[in-house]
Amino acid sequence: MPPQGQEKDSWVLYETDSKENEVEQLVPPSAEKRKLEIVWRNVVIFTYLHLAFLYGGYLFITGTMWKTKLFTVLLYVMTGLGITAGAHRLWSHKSYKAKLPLRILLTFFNTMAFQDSVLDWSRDHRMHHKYSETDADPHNATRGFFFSHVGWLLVKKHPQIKVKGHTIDLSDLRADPVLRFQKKYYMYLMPLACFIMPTVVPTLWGESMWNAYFTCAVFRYVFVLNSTWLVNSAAHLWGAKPYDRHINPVEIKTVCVAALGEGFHNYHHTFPWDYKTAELGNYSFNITKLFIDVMAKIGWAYDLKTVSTEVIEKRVKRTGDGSHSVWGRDCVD
Ligand code: ST9
Ligand code: ZN
Ligand code: ZN
Repeated sequence: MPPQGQEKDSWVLYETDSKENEVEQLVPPSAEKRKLEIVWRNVVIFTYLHLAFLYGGYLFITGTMWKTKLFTVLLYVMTGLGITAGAHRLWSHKSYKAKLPLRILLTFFNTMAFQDSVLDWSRDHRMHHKYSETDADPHNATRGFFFSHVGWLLVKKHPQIKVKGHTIDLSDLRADPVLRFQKKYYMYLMPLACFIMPTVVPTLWGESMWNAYFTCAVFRYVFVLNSTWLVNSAAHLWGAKPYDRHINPVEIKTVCVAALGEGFHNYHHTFPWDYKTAELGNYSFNITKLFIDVMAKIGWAYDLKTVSTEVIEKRVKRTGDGSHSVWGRDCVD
């Protein structure tokens, strides 16, 4: 059992200057009542993509060559790593350092994943951690599953995101010429990497462009998008909170599998600098950890940050919800 007397909500108050220099407080969890301004262009694009995803899934199962299937899975892992090992663990959180070849490789994977440039992704993600579950969090899960999953990409951003955005320091990322190059040429590089290359390459082994477009490009792209979005939605809603019961993020294994090890979200929000984004880094659920470890072995990744067992145990006992195995061990002792 967790210790008694620590049930009081410990949400942090974020005090920041508005444009008019008034001090505003964002108290999580909160979501101001507001009329959402729908961006119909995005509604049309995402509806098309999801219909094409269903058709692509049907072709993937019934109509494509085995080499095409394999290539689709390979692209899923590569583009997934471009988000998890790249945009998330390396660039948003600086949980390890990477030499130039790895930064170029991850930028290539990331561009194939089309989740906007690393600079934009990391800006929003740093806001998500700093202002979690408030209106300055781009996918504020307080607004429910649909909003935090995809709805936030279908409406204009809350004004607080733009106002508070200037408190986010991106100088470390802007200093990287690889990321500046990606941002500058994104509108050319992204279609080539995400859609054209995956459509053309399978023709080398005799696959039709039609099949390749719907499976290797669209089906794979939308699959990775939804796996990523589940971390914002399901992993903020349903599951245990072994490390901090005062925050919304949870541990959810099904999301870990689809998101290459990113579903240990209660741990991640408690210790965001850990390159494993998990306490144990079990390889079967954390392919991203395996990838970073291999990169460290060949010298392309270094300065991997983790959290000591003592610090984790102390935190579990202070703020956990009692579901961590450490409580079981204490009972046996
Ligand atoms: C996509 C991203 O899907 C998914 C990210 C998910 C993150 C998940 C994190 C979970 C943890 C990691 C787990 C990984 C698991 C991976 C598993 C893999 C297997 N600060 O945006 P605009 C200002 S992308 C400061 O147009 P609107 C700024 O001046 C999908 N300022 O706002 C900006 O100009 P610029 C593909 C900010 O008009 C200006 O406002 N992409 C900030 O309200 C305008 O910005 C799409 O579909 C800020 N944070 O429109 C595009 N934000 O940018 C979708 C903005 O030039 N997006 N400003 O500096 C859009 O169409 C629009 O952004 C919008 C809002 C309609 C949503
Ligand atoms: Zn994060
Ligand atoms: Zn989160």
